[in-house]
Amino acid sequence: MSQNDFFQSGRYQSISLAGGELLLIKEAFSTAESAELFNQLRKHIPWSQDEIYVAGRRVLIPRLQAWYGDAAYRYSGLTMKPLAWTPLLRRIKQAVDAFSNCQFNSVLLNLYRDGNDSMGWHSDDEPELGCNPVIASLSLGASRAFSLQQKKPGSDKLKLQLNSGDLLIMSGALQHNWRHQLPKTRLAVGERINLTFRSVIA
Ligand SMILES: O=C(O)CCC(=O)C(=O)O
Ligand SMILES: [Mn+2]
Repeated sequence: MSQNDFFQSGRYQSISLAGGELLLIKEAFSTAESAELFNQLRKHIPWSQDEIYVAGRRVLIPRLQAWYGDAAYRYSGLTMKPLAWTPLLRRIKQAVDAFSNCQFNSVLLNLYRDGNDSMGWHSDDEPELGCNPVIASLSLGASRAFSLQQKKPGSDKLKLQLNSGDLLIMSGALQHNWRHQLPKTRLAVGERINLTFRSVIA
């Protein structure tokens, strides 16, 4: 963290990285509201474990997912057809839009069942997300570590703890210059739901 300009005011933590912007809003959603949202989403989202192609082989991804919004989304050879917005997801989107000063049109939901579920190093840099996308990521349920790593050699690293109700907003050139992951953990952790709101250009 030493090279980063870190500004903290109450629940708003603005982290200015070399070539990217991060804003962490702690408890953007209250503990009670987050627990209610977690329960509703856990129960009503049609979670599925998708397959992707890695070096030509089909691999089950280590988490469950669902994709909602106005446009299809492609990554690692997988095309996710969008489900139609539900009243609950619209309500969450409105709050996230207001925090982010954006009008998102899509959301990827991830369900990490335990510490074995994870998301590997990647950048959210698909062309349909535009040049410098704003991505707003809401965490619900179990706390998990989230890591960022600068792409250039001799790179800077950063680890954040994401708790239930926290909203992490990635913007600027972050997706060009940094990658991020949700690593596996040996700790006994419960289920976590993550919603990453995006604007997909049709
Ligand atoms: O679960 C997380 O916090 C990260 C999710 C993520 O990076 C993604 O959906 O692209
Ligand atoms: Mn991501």
